[in-house]
Amino acid sequence: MKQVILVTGGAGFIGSALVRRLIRRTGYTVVNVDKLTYAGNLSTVAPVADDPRYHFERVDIADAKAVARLFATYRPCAVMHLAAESHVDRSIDGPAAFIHTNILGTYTLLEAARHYWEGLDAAGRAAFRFLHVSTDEVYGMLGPEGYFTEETPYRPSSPYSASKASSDHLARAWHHTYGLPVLVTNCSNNYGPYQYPEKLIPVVILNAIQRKPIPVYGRGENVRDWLYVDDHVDALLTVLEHGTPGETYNVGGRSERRNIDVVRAICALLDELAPDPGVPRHEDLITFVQDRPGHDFRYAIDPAKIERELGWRPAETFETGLRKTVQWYLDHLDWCREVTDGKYDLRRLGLAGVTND
Ligand code: TDX
Repeated sequence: MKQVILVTGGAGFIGSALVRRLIRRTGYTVVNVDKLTYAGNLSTVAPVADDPRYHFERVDIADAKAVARLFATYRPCAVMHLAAESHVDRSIDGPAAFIHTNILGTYTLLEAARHYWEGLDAAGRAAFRFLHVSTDEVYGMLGPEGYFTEETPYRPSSPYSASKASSDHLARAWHHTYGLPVLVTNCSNNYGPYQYPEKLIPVVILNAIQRKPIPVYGRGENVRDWLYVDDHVDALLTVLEHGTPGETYNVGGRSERRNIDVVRAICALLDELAPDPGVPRHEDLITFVQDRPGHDFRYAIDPAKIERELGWRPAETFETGLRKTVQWYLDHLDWCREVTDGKYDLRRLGLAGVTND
């Protein structure tokens, strides 16, 4: 039987990496369900869009009727749910879209999946999976010591992370209450090709090559734990195929870095890969700006469970992944222009209306 996976958010950064992998390296048929917001662009899946196993549906996951139609039409064996509003700074300026997509959208998708799943035969019900993809930000922030494990209590601090935390609770409740075979993953900061140029790494690259100030929030001492997007995709497929329903798996690359060290590493790579006689040291463009309101100090994932139970390991180190990523952006400046044109101009977001930095 043809195995169909519904991927929500498949035109976004992580979702599109998953769609490209599913088409190129597996036999699954893929239905890419995406609303095509500012951050969703079909150019991210253009390399596989002509494949007969690829389908696209422009649907808002909070539209119950449209979502029910997808289940009835495609009869999937799994849902991989990546559709989300994901940018913390935007959630500070406008939380409504985060509540709509991340909470209401996840609820709508879970209900549609449940009704469909309840109508399957016993074998279909046993084989079905709903993989809910989430973030380490639901755990709140760490001080200088310690790691997030699957047992860490939830303590989200931004409108974004609170909305993702809500969606995680809903997903687990649908398992606990209805028996829907739900799996949850919580990952650390992703980076790599096709990331929308609003997140730290592409923002640094694009400002630096235009000789613009590189905005570092606060003193750049905040710590993030970096995961190359293709390693994350590997983890998602591993959890889908080998994870135990009802379980949560933390996914992280054991690559903690202070923001300032990330920014300096990118600048050093640009000095080498895109030398600019006008800016011999891209590092000189670093500018410390007003901090993000409520800025979480440190995130760090303990990935021991997925390593031990499912044998997953990242293939990239931060150094190899970052080099690939910087080179990819240098080779795809036209893509950056195309996806930001008329939508986003690298302007500072997330000061909650305060703009005097
Ligand atoms: O211009 C910037 N300057 C800066 O110093 C930007 C955009 C960010 N920062 C800082 C803030 C963070 O400490 O860099 C760090 C990374 O920022 P983001 O790229 O905005 O990511 P973050 O806020 O850590 O959240 C990300 O990781 C967890 C994703 O956006 C989330 O979707 C994911 O859940």
